[in-house]
Amino acid sequence: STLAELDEAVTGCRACPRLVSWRERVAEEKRAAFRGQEYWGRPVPGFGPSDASLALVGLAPAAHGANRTGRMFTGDRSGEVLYRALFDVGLASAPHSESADDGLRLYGTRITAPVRCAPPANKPTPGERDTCSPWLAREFELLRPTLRVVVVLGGYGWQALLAVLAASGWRVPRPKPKFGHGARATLRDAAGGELLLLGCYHVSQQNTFTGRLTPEMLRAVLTEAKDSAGL
Ligand code: DU
Ligand code: SF4
Repeated sequence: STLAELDEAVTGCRACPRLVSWRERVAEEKRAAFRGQEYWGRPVPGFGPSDASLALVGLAPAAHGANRTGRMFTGDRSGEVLYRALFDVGLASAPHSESADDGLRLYGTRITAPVRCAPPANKPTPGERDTCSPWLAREFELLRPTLRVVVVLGGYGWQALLAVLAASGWRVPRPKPKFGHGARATLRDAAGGELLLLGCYHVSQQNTFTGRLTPEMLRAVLTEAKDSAGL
């Protein structure tokens, strides 16, 4: 299958009962509150071209962000910070991601997450993470011919991605690389392929409001990733 087919398929997934009812309840309540407004309320596919050499991996859709708009990091404060930085370093065609049909383009970059449905309190259960992991694994397999660098936003994505990549035949260094802002790990496969992982604090308001992650820090990681990916 193609990445476009995978993106289409994931939007129909109902494998996690708790997340299905949560994402739909949030959507119902909001639809009632804002009559007429479209509300996605389904799993969110990755966003960006199928020949990306750089991937960004977050955690999961936000209840009123990607769960509302259907595009990763779109419609919430985290996304404002992220897309602004992507535009500033030349990886996005516009500084704001408004909606899934606003025409924004990413250049050589794919944004995705280990969990595709908005979880209550931004906390998927370990079971939900494991149930969702085949979607990320398949996405990375399809990107494998071009993918060179991954920016991982936060420790949750770091752990989840390392598990998925290890199960897909990537050799993870021992001891297992620890997440941190500025963390880096190079994974290799049997065919001599290399994948560079760069850790970056998550763009959550908790980090950006407190200055733990500044726009400068984010731009620096994205610039390094862009250069390393040959973009
Ligand atoms: O065929 P194309 O217009 O170059 O787009 C390929 C594929 O990637 C299509 O599904 C649009 C999508 N894409 C993208 O190229 N850049 C983005 O920022 C978002 C989606
Ligand atoms: Fe399906 Fe993933 Fe959503 Fe669970 S979190 S219902 S596996 S898309």
